[in-house]
Amino acid sequence: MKYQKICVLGLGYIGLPTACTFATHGIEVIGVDINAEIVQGLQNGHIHIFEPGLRSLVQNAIQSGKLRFQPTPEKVDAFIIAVPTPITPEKKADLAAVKAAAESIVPHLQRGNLVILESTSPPRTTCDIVAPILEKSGLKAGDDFLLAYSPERVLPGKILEEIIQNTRVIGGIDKPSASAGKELYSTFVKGDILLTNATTAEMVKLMENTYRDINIATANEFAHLADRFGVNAWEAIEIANRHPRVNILKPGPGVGGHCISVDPWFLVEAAPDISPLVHTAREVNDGQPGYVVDLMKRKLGALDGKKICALGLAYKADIDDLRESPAIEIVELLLKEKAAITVFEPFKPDGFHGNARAVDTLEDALQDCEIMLLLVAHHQFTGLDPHNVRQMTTATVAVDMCGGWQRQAWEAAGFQFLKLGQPSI
Ligand code: SAJ
Repeated sequence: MKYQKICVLGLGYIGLPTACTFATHGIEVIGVDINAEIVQGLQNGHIHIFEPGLRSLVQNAIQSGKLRFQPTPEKVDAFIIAVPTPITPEKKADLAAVKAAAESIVPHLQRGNLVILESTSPPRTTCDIVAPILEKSGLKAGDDFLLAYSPERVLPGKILEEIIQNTRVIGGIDKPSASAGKELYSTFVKGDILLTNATTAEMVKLMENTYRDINIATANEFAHLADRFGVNAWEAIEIANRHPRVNILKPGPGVGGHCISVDPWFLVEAAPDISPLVHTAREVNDGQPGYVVDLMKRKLGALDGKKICALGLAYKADIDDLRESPAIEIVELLLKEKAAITVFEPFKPDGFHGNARAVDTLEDALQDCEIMLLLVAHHQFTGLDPHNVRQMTTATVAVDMCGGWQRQAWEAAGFQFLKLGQPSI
């Protein structure tokens, strides 16, 4: 194996699992992050993100001597860039971290090295932005070093399993670069490894998340239409999905996270004149928190002074990630309506910094409220027995904006019930 020692730049949701998966498969890995606190924390065994199984994997990798952390890269056989690519408030790709990571590699780049970009990026980033920065080393991409793009496509909550089992795409700036990427990832990837060129691999990643965004926007719009026509959207979607070529996703409070709510904008920015569908889907999903609050006002009356306990703040179920979370946006909109809000996020009890009472336990959250508002289908919430909840709360109304509760059970326990896509009250 040519690649015995690698640097992984960026120790977030993708970089850290990638670094420790390589390390537990025998590669010497140097995890690099510009955030000194993260590096120091990891050096002391403190894992700053929650992902099932990650803590013990990182600790084992450190103990085996194959994984260490530092603030800057050093000379190695291969570099993997896994830094964030957020969007600006104007919905433009912010490539500052990718550029800075590439710059930090320049002094350490050697002939024969392999560099892989994993960060989700607009089309042509590898060829037009990363290659020229690395060439400041005096080495030429393709001739002197290998360069490829390989997007991470793992699902938060299942990262450690999917990083190994998923099909992986590797797009080289030339064929030897793609083959070199395959050699490196073969260390642990059990899924197929598909080789293509760098720009195709960039498009693949953006197309996957855009496709999902558009499908969710469709489901959300169907929920609006179902409400207008007095139809239960959940039942209609279930029946429609029995068609062999239909697979509508679920309506919800909006699309959050750092991927699906961001990536389609990279296509819109790159080619606004030919991406109206992508753009509109983003607007539909971004409008969903506002729709949810309007629906509550329409069905429950003015929310001014109403005691609402919001259950869940994460961007989706059973994770601690609050990035771009529609649940948080809904809480903020409810605060603007002057509702009195208690928030409870079991995976990050201190994650909300706005003007709401944050509590550490479900008991505290439910105790004194009028409306229970389910925003995230965490197992802890979907598994609740409404009859038990009845004993724990003063609330008389249960509102489900993510499809985690069944009307019949809550009504049987004496609650008034309101659900996205199936309103009534
Ligand atoms: N959502 C719905 N309805 C649904 C499914 C999801 O409203 O039927 C919402 C979720 O609640 C959440 C958002 O969409 O707010 C996104 O969640 P997700 O589970 O669909 O996806 P992510 O963002 O956690 O991960 C996605 C995945 N991409 C695809 O499934 C095509 C993952 O494989 C990617 O690696 C990841 O983006 C990424 O990093 O790009």
